Amino acid sequence: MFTRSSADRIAVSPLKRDEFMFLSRPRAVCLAVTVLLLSSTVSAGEKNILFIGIDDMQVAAGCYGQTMMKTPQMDRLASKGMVFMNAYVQQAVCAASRASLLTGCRPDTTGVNYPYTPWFITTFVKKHPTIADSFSKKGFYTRTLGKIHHGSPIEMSFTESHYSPEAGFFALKENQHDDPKKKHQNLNKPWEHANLPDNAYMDGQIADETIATIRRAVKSGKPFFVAPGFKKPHLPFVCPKKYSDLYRESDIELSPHPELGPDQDPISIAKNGAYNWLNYREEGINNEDARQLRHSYYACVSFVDAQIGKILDELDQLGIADNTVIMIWSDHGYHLGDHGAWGKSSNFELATRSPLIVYDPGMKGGGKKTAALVEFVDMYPTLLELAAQNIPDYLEGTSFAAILNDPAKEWKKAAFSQFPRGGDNEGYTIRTSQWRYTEWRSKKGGKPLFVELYHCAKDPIETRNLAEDPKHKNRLKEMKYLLHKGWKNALPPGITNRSNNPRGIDSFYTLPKDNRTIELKKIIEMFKETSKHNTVISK
Ligand SMILES: [Ca+2]
Repeated sequence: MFTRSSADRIAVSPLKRDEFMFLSRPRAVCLAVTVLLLSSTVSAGEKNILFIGIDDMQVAAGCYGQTMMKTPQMDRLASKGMVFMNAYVQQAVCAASRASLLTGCRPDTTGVNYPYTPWFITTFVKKHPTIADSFSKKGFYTRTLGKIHHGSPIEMSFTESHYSPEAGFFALKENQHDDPKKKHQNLNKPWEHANLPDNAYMDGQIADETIATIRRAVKSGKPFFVAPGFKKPHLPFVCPKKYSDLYRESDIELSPHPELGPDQDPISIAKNGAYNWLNYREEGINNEDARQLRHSYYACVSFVDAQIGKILDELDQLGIADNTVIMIWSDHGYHLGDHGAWGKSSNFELATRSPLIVYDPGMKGGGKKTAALVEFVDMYPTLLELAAQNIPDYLEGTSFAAILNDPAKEWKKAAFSQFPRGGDNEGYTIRTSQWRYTEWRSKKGGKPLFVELYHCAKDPIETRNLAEDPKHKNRLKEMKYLLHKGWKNALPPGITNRSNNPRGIDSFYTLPKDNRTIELKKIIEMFKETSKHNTVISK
């Protein structure tokens, strides 16, 4: 059902497929035209979409089996929706992952590594609308809030202009830099837990404004597409003290694999994230600070969780909980000291695996978990299918709507991710149900530099690279074949993908260093320009 021809897709809404098949051809054509016209407008009673982004959250939630985590709200949604236990981002860094999931195309097609490129902003998204833009054009009451894009919004005009919270990172004056331009810089410890209300911090403000937006959307009588993007648990790990108090420092365990093993290579990780604070890069992060960093990270996850709870409560209050599709996702996972990394930017499980919880009012698999391998590039077509909208051929993901009814359905053979390293090298990786295989290559000529093989089912933190182990020679060969055959070969049984997109124009990291500042300025100007055109209809 996911490889429908255009005519089949049109027939899905509002006619049932069977009804369409029995129509005489002229009537079918006539109705198809009508439905095409209808697809550009919406009517009251259609499902709303609540698309909730989180920044830098690994699968640290109770519904992922992390029993020490205090995430009652995500767990509450999981109890009626579905938890995707094996969902993988296409590139574990904010800009690349968001460019990919928001356009339904993979990083090699968007050309975005970090940050967004001028070509992506001015050319790519004009031809390949973002998911929010797509629903806006269909007539949904649309708004984005907080961090949905990396940078600023790039869409031209939604029902309401993008919302950016007023709060800064640190709420306490003593934690802010004297120079306001530098107040978020690295003089402070990268955490704060002040005895202040939620809306003293950005995510509290985002939740409040999301609720206000949903109320206005409901009043408008249109279905809505509302996308709040929470900013935590991204560094710095700041949130009200009550969330920090949910955890006891003495209960916080440190990474069992704090350094790369002898069969691993530094090319696999980046020393960024927390290393950019204080003197951590030079002196390392001692156990006391490591424990505090983990504690603060978990507190921020609980903070975001509570904000999600407020929005879920509002859906109940407004009586629209049973008519709203909810998708909760984080743009990638995170290393909390594992492999010697305190950030993302890797091809490891910890960075590429990310939370994904989905609720659809019509789903038959509510309250279940699925082990199906899904990719974040699949979110775009899934939302289109759940809203009975056409799925364009150029999209590089596969709708996983069928999994919501049948979590055990046979699905993708592998999930694909990638990460560039140092401008000259790119690591490509695949995750199957049991294994991960990663190949780091030189961009010039594709020469393999380093290869990794992990038995994730037995070694979930990926501590033992088995690539050189003769016992796994055949497995290595098989995984290499699967990676080189590409993602179109790993789709669910019976599904083909018709996209044929050219390779995107590469990110600014391929430019000589001197040109990057000029390019970055150009990107910031473009963001400012597009933001200016955003309109507010109701406020
Ligand atoms: Ca991120």
